[in-house]
Amino acid sequence: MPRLPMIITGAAIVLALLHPSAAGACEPDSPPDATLRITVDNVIGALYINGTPVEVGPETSVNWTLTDTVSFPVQPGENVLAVKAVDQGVIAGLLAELRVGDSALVSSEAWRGHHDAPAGWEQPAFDDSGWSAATPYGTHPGGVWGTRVQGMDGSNATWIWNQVNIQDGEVEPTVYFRFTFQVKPGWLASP
Ligand SMILES: [Ca+2]
Ligand SMILES: [Ca+2]
Repeated sequence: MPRLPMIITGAAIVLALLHPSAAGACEPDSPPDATLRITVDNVIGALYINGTPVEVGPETSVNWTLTDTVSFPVQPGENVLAVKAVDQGVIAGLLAELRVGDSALVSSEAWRGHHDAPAGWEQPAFDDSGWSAATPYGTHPGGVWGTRVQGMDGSNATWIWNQVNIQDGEVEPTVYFRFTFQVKPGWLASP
């Protein structure tokens, strides 16, 4: 049978997309690899998908105007992206777009951040319920970064950081982000 396009959805969107007629449908095919475009003002300290490190850089990961584009396998159901983001200076942000097949999810308040890294923070099973929702700082190509980012053309991703990390007017330099997303068969593409 033809391979169905895969869609990815935030957890809150999944229920709305689960069409009743799709329930009990044939076993889903393996999803195509995900492609992530990401940059951090200033440095991607580490990147993990489902607990496995994903290599970035070297030049692109330490320059906020340059985007890292990486591909990696995802699994049907729940997946977790984890990013250690490090700021230098006074303006901090993370901008990302995750794509599987024809569907994309972008950095948003659905990402969760924390100022330190408890053991296992990058692992899918880690409980991030106590972490803060990310704070938005403008939608690309807006925000203070404007159009100076290369490699994010066409993306409407939101610059995010962690508001609770701003203390006494100083931005906490390191934020650990987690983003949990679902990979499902292309429900809306099904007849
Ligand atoms: Ca970069
Ligand atoms: Ca900065």
